[in-house]
Amino acid sequence: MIFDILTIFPAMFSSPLEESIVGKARERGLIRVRVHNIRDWATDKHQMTDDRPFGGGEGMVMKPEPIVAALRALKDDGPPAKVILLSPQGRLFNQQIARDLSLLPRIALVCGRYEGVDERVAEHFTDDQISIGDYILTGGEIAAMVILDSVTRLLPGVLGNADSASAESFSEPVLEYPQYTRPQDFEGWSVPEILLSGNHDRIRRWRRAQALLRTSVRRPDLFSRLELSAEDLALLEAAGEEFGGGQSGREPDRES
Ligand code: 9D3
Repeated sequence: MIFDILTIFPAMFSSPLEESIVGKARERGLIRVRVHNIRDWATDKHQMTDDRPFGGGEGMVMKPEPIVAALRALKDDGPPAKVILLSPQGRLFNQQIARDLSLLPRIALVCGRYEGVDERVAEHFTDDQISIGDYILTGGEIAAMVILDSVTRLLPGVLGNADSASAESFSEPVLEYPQYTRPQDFEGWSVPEILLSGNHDRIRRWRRAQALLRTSVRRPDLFSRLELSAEDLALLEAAGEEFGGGQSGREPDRES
């Protein structure tokens, strides 16, 4: 898969592309990432990529000409690309969008800066707009890296079998249970006894209860959509009792 990234800060991409799984995928030729400096296509003598907004107001807007010139120059440099603008106004990125993108031969990621990109670029020169969440970034570069990272790990051959991506699409939307490794005692905090018991069925049930409990507390949005089995309900019931819950949810009042 080919990624073309258009940015005025190409250096932001150097280390993220070299390290870890994305770095390995590049070395092995599973992905190609081409980072293009939008400024190289600026036409005026100061190589300006931004200008003041028509109608007035704060900040600067990215000019259309350099971005469009860059997109045109890249157009025939490989299979047809889906052009995606990273924008706070885009549709919210999620795992399903990552899966959809992972099926394409090529995507171009256009990173905006300043107050944004001239609307005519968004309207006439891009196929999609994506936001990575409801918080404010300084530009689209980190959002582009998020997409690159999440899509790359879905490509065939990128992950080992133990951490295979295809299994994930069938897995339940539940948070993971807590994990522990050595030492057994770390600065006075010990690993839950049950994990050392060697009783694999008790461990499985404990992990399932932990996963369900933390999903219900931390992600009620996910929890409400889970289809709980009879065993799940029993595990939650038992956990409720352990926390002094029971049917009434509280201990009876005591004298004195
Ligand atoms: C006047 C309000 N502007 C500044 C607070 C709006 C604004 C303009 C440009 C807010 C952020 C940005 C730059 N952000 C992106 O280009 C961006 C982004 C993001 O900020 N959050 C989540 N996803 C994305 S994708 C691109």
